[in-house]
Amino acid sequence: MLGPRFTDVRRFDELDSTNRYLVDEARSGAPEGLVAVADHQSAGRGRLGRRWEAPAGSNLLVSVLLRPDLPSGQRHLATAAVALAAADAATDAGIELWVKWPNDLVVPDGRKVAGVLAEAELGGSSGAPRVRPAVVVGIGINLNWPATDADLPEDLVGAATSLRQQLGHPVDREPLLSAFLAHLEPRVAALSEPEGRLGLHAELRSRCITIGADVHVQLPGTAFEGTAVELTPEGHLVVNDRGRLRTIVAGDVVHLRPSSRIVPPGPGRLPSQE
Ligand code: BT5
Repeated sequence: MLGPRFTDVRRFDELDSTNRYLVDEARSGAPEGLVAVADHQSAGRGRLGRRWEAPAGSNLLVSVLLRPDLPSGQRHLATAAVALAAADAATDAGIELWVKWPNDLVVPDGRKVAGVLAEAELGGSSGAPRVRPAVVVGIGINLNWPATDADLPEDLVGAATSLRQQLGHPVDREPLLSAFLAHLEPRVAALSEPEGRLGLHAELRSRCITIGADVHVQLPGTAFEGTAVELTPEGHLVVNDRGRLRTIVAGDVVHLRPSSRIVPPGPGRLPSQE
């Protein structure tokens, strides 16, 4: 059953980007709970101007507009809420997915099934009612594309997979969407409560397959390798670089070796930030 928040689900055959649509709606003062779903996106976007690929009608492309009472240092939890809800919906469909830091859902061999993109809309237009700042969180979940690796562009072979490819049968979009929104409801409620945020952080840590993995970290102008050991309450990744703990605020990591443990270790000492 859907919760009270996500009752206004707007469906589009084609849209440039469901995130773009909801950011514009947020600017006009649209309330929390608005959902946009597209059959096809002509300009589906990832982080840093990257593209999100999905042939028309094949996958779930959905964004939600949230207005959580969330400390600015914990904005990543809005991304986490969406990723965790999608992981639960995948579990319902028969497959276990893991969070790869910072915003991917992957199968244990590291291939990406879904990506999450959060975009904030801080101001309101002058005529808009006074409402909490919005965060628009979009997720693309590969349901039926790729059916096989032959469907993928060269750069995504070995890097992307779908529920269909993993499960061996097609996956219907509507039940997956309903399950996702139902699993999202309590997590969005949790965003506005200190206890709820602690719970989300704990859940994120236990689903995060990056913790315990050997990683290659790419930073602006530099790179290093180490073992990811922790996720801070702010969502930053702590990496052990030959005994030196380095905190990665934003960036991309490549898993060199899968995580040795799914249950991550306890918190270590607080390292310096980069
Ligand atoms: C993401 O970015 O993973 C966030 C993707 C968010 C897409 C959703 S769809 C609904 C909503 N509306 C939007 O316009 N966007 C959101 P990033 O971490 O930057 O990853 C992008 C990279 O993933 C690309 O550069 C490709 O390498 C790869 N990629 C693109 N499409 C993919 C796919 N379908 N499956 C797996 N990997 C993909």
